[in-house]
Amino acid sequence: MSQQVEQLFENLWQDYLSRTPSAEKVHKILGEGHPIINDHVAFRTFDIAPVGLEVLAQHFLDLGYKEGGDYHFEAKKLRAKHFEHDDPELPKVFISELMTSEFSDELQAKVKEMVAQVSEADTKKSDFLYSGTHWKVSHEDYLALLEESEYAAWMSAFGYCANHFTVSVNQLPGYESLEQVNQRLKDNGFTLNSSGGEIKGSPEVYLEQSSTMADRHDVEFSDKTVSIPSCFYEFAKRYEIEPGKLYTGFVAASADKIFESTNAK
Ligand code: OOG
Ligand code: NI
Repeated sequence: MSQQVEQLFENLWQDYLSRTPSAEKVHKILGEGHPIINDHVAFRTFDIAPVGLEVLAQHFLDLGYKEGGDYHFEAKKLRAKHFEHDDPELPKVFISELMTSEFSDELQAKVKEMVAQVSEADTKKSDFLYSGTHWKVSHEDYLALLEESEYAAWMSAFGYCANHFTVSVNQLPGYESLEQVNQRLKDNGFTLNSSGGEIKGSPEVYLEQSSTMADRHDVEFSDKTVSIPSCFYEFAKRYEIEPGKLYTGFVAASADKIFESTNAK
């Protein structure tokens, strides 16, 4: 594994921990001292230059990642792509973007105002993927975005960072099933995302996923500081599409529900 890509994931992880303290607890509870292997890391953005999905993806393409599947979420007005690396130790990457033009003029204006403050040069820097917000929004702006799109509101508050890491249950010693993982988390006080059931997907679609509900984190809006849902942890168990070969894609119907892990409980 090249040092550069390893360093990127380490920096993303440290940044993610700063607003997702429960991630450390997840590792303690499930890993019991063993290292945890992540299945994927997810990012969010807007579909407007200079911050579209492809701009984020370029950071991973430059590190040897290749494009996998693409996904469309009609109700939430999002599209996404996943990327994977030949090195099986490296997590897959899931990047989504908000289809801004499908929203109200008010939302479009607010998003354009935020994105206009991002310099194109900054999007190419090695720390862009954990550079947070490049704008200031008021709490009122956040609430107005929330009316139309939880995703847009989350982006306005957190910007560029890992939205979640995902434990690879296939590579988690001591657990056979996702149910066991979920039970252990619930026994330790975690609230799981139950939208569409705690387990999204099935062996028939080669992927089962669950996730915690996001931690809450104090965000300094331009007018006041408010605690809002930040980032969460996901758990994925993959099944073989042929002997010895696990499915590497995502499942749109399941992902649609995972997005709701940043909803207020
Ligand atoms: C991404 C939700 C989808 C998955 O693994 O299907 C997803 C997000 O919440 O940004 O992570
Ligand atoms: Ni995910």
